[in-house]
Amino acid sequence: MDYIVDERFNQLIDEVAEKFLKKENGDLITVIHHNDADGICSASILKAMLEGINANFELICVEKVYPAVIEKIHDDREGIFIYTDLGGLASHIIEKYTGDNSVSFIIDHHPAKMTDGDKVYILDPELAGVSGDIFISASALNYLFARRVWPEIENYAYIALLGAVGDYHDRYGGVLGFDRYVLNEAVRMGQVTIRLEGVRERYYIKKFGEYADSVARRLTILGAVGYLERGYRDGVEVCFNGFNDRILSKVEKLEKMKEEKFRSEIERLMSGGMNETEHIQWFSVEDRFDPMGVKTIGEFCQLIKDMSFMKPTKYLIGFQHIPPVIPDLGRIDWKGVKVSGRTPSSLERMILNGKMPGLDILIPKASQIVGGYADATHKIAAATVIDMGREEEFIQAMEEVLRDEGAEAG
Ligand SMILES: [Mn+2]
Repeated sequence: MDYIVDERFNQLIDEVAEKFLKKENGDLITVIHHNDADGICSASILKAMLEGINANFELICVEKVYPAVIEKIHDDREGIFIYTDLGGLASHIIEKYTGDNSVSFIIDHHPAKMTDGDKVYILDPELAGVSGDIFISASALNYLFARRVWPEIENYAYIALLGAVGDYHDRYGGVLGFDRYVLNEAVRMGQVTIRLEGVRERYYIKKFGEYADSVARRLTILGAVGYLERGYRDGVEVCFNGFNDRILSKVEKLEKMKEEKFRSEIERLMSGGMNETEHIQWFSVEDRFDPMGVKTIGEFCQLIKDMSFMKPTKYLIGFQHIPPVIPDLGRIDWKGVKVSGRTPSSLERMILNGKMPGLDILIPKASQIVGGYADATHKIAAATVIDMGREEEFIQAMEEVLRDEGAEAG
């Protein structure tokens, strides 16, 4: 694989795997993973590896890492912690709560902040100059890590590919870079065949008798829409055993529920539920999206941003209450709200032409003003987490930032 592998990145994987093998001594290993297809596939790769080396481990699925969650995780446990498909930007908080008898690994492909000290080890392609958004999913990264720890992980290469497709890393016609290395592994092992549809590749997974994109889509429904019902556990089971009737009907039920909740929220917004300021249109679904996870507010904003009742040149902000109970952890002593930002197409053009500031500037700055924790931020889509009750303050903070940036009148 030398011809595609950046040497610096390859070395980083070796180093972190070595550290892990040195620290592994039978203590409890806690895996904290994200709830979308890539996060579920990452957990599955680590599960296979940890069972392979007879480790004692536990899986915890979280949607967002913020201080109260990290504190809760570490308060009740010691040993080795592996944060995956999340955590990169929270490395300092993870370091703060990792006890003296513990060590944390962060295996993430989102941008990360480096830490010093020897309590936290970060495996992240972004720190080695490789884009985690294009060339490697968290599941592919876990696969490369697991290969150093337990070579038989090659029997599960198709799971790593599923995660990459779940994160839409095939969006340029096929997966690239390290994801492609994983694809080649899965093909070599006879798990996957590549089929061409026009100019687009699709990956047929023999075990499922289906394409990777259909499988990954259902994994995300299980994990994100079925979050509070622990659908991600079914997702992990699916990675190893395929779909059964019970899980398929659960996916169907979840999809229906989502459609119904989305439809009634659209009706509410059309009959006056949308608030407006000079440049922003915003709303809160409060807890009406339960038991769906907070990823759904982003999906909902994406769905409605260009609908006829929307103002085409105003930023769209949606709020969703973060459930006070994390299924695998119990009650969290903090009330938070997930914030999703999207931009209607007309505003999007103004942003891309430099006439209006992007959400990558507005959301982190406004978050900072109200003491929130911005994570994934792009020009036309961004998310953050703030204290419950500070929603209006957040909107005002965004308007303030817009004034400072010299925005035109909406
Ligand atoms: Mn991911």
